[in-house]
Amino acid sequence: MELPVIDLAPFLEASPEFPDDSDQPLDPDLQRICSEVSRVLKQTGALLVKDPRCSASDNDRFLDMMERYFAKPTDFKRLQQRPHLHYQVGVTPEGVEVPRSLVDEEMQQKIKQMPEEFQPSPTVGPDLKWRYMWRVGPRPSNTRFKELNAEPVVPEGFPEWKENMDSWGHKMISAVEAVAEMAAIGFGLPKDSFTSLMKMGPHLLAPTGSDLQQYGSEGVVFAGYHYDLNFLTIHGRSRFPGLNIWLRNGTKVEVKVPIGCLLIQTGKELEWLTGGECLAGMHEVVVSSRTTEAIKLAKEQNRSLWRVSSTLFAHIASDAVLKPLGHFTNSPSANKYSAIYAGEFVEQELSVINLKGKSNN
Ligand SMILES: O=C(O)CCC(=O)C(=O)O
Ligand SMILES: [Fe+2]
Repeated sequence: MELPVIDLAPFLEASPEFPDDSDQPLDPDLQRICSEVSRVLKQTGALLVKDPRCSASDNDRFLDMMERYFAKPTDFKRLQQRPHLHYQVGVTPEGVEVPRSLVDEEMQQKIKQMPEEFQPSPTVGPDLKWRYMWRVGPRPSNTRFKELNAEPVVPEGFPEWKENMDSWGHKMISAVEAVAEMAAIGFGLPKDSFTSLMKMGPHLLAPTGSDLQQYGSEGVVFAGYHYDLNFLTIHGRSRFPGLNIWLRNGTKVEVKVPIGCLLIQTGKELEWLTGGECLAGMHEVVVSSRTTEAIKLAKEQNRSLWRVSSTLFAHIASDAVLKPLGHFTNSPSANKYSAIYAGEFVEQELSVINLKGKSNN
């Protein structure tokens, strides 16, 4: 299935003309695009967008740097790991993060009931992907959730690191904010319903790095079946395919992100705010036949065999309360989403997937 690509440009151009408190009706064309955004997010848990502010060359600069980083020896990369900070800054080596499907019995039951062709690839242990966490945007000076006060980690020998990470990170957040406003309008909520809760959120630029030289055979699982615990995830293009997503109707789809486009995925915090009407998108990263074709081509062209994702996790602010918003309080499953501080919710989720409450060194 081809996901539609939504061009954010018309919305961005018109946006300054309709401030948050405007009671003017929205231009019907823009209203239609916003309704399309919310409909696609609900039906597929994913959305392809084009944002004129995030170019393919920005994405390439970021990928080039991260490929160079992940190709460094393991001993070098381990200097950037901070297990005592739950890996929320610096590097997470392969073999640490546990896919939700491995530890969540309810999820395992649901998987068993899926038709075989749509079942996720079986996982036997922690993910084989590496990851780098880089905080983006301001944090609150006064918060109940202090975990993210740690200094950012910059690897030696990368003078361009901070500038590249901040620049790509801010661009991705801007794209998520536009989508969040469009989704709010599409859901019939005030435009800033989500973005006001995102202010000062613990947003993380969190590229994954998967070693296709070592683990490039078909069927290898880099990230087992899971949902993202944050609000919305945005990915630039990866140079290697491998991401499978599950649509609301249960079908499994291998995602193709066109050049210059970004992929948005719904996370658990959005599910909470919509009382379960917009579910967190399930996904996995597995070496497919398309991945092995891309590996062959990369070898011929002498390119890096690290599969890097340009992922950013956009969050709701830790001190904001997650609960169904507006008319979503009346949705049939709203009672499953009782009010909880976003920070408390995140801590609970991180401990399930092995990133908090344990030392993994
Ligand atoms: O590597 C990717 O493409 C996505 C990985 C992923 O699902 C995640 O980082 O949560
Ligand atoms: Fe994910």
